[in-house]
Amino acid sequence: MKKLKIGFVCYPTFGGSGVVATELGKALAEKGHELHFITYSAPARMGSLKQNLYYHEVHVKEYPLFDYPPYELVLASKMVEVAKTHALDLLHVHYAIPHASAAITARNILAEHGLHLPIVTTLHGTDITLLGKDPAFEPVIAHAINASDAVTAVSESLKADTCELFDVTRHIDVVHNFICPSHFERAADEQFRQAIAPNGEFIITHISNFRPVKRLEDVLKVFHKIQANVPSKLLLVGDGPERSRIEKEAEKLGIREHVVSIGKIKNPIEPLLVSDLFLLPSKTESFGLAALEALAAGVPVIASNAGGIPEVIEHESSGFLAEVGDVDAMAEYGTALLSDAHMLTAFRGAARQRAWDFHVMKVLPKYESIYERLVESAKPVLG
Ligand code: GMT
Repeated sequence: MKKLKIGFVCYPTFGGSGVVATELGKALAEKGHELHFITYSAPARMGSLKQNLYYHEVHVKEYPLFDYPPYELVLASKMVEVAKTHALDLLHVHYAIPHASAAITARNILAEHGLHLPIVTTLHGTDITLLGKDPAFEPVIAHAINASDAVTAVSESLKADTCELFDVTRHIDVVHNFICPSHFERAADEQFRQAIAPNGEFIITHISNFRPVKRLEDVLKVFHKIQANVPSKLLLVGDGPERSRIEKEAEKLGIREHVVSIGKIKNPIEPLLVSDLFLLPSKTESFGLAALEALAAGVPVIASNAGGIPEVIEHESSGFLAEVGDVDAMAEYGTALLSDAHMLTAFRGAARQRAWDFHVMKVLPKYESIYERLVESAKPVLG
């Protein structure tokens, strides 16, 4: 296909939507497209600048008048500037609020200058399942979805939630999240493993932003029950509102010495490579990118049967699914898996194999064909 100039807008943080956007942008740049990230700081997963990758900072000046910095407006102005200066073919925005609505404003401004900039909006989950229910955001999210030129959702489940919560008049394409398997083809850091589990204990891992939706108390309860039967350590990766509460809770349960909480890290691959089991008991999860990354590292996943997780984890093959809050079932699955070496090896293999279904090279063409469709239809009609 024709090489395109694409503006990418995302949250530059460690959250799944930012990770997906950054990895997608990097993969597109490797294929020869020109990628312009427009955001308030360099995306966490961007790494060093590479060929075809550019970063444009959105900087909101402080004025005493503003109680709330008007990020969305400054972002829209930056989109207009980058689109004009670099002759962008389209904008791909990740997360509805405020990225999609800012993009609609930018597109309207550019139209006044006779320029057409198609907008692809990718919905990631919390923008719909958490914010979407809030009347403070609902009309704006609905407008941003319906006014986009193309909309994608990261799972069938998220598409269904979006159609249920909003009056959607636009077709939504489902494009699942993805991984680059080559990133996981590395040896585990034995020193790191030794530091976490000095006596050869199993390492059970959870990675998230520690928000209530992740049900950290279930992570702890499941681990507590498994640890009573199988020598193991709990490796917590990430930070957020629930972290201190959970660390205190581990103290109360008398298992603090078995819980290693390392905080936020740039890339979760190192901890995943030393892990034996991954826990994701979330209340809801539009996809569960962290679980897919665990599979790619050959780590079976025990998760809740919620949202888009069953589209990723196959029950009794690459992991186990249980109802939200069913910590007894989750712990039983975990204990059985870690107590049976043959079963664990089979699940590890199945996990790696499952991850290949979400290979970036399978997913990338889906986005490219959406881009192609929009750019083709945006061509001026001659005659
Ligand atoms: O999980 C989070 O709270 C972060 C959130 C985000 O917006 O970055 O993740 C959402 O998007 C990810 C990437 O598409 C999905 O893999 C996560 O499942 C989704 N989180 C939720 O739906 C809770």
